[in-house]
Amino acid sequence: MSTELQDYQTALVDDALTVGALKFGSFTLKSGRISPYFFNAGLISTGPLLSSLGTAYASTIAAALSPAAPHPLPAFDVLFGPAYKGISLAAVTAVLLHTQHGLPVGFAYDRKEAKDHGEGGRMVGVSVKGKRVLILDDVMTAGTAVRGALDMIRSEGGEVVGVVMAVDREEIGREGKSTVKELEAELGGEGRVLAILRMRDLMKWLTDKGRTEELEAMEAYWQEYGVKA
Ligand code: OMP
Repeated sequence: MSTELQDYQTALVDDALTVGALKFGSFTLKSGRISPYFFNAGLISTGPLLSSLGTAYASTIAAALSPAAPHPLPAFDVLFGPAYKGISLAAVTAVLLHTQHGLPVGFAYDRKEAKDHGEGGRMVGVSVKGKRVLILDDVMTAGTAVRGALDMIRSEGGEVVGVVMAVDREEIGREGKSTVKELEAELGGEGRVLAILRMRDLMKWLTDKGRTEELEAMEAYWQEYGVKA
């Protein structure tokens, strides 16, 4: 179902399991669906873990920017991390894109509450006006959180050229279509939606480890809610 996992992908699964950020079991999602796994990026919260997750985001982005990629990610100027969880993840990744890949990108994030004094406004960091922006966030299910960030950047005059997630759950949305395909259509043109790990990668990891019971639960969930094409 999925090709061989990259080292940064297995490193993320191993790290996340160690601290309980990735769990297999039974979990009720925001959508009300009962899922056999859950990813909680908030538990990736030590220097070494953030360094490892940031390395995985930076590797995913750098590989997608390569002209040799099947559908290359367009060049971008600003990495945007939506409040709250996206903020630290985007900051760490901006540093690692610089130190590991020689890519000097700007960094910005939003406030949940608009500020009416001092510098004011909802955005912090470099201005996104007239810039090409890549949104970076933790988990995507129906794309609600990502769409909120997209609207905000557009209202500030930025152009969103892509989205990169830690985990893309590869679920169908309310209209029965793939969230990734819907979002790529919304981005238009060359826009790309990327992820370090997709649900199929987690299933490949379970297959490689011989964790049959968990794999069966994942397959049943995929049959019901996974993308079909
Ligand atoms: P969407 O906004 O529908 O894409 O759902 C993404 C959000 O769901 C995340 O920002 C989390 O609040 C939550 N979530 C997780 O964090 N991890 C999961 O494995 C699943 C969910 C979820 O509830 O779907």
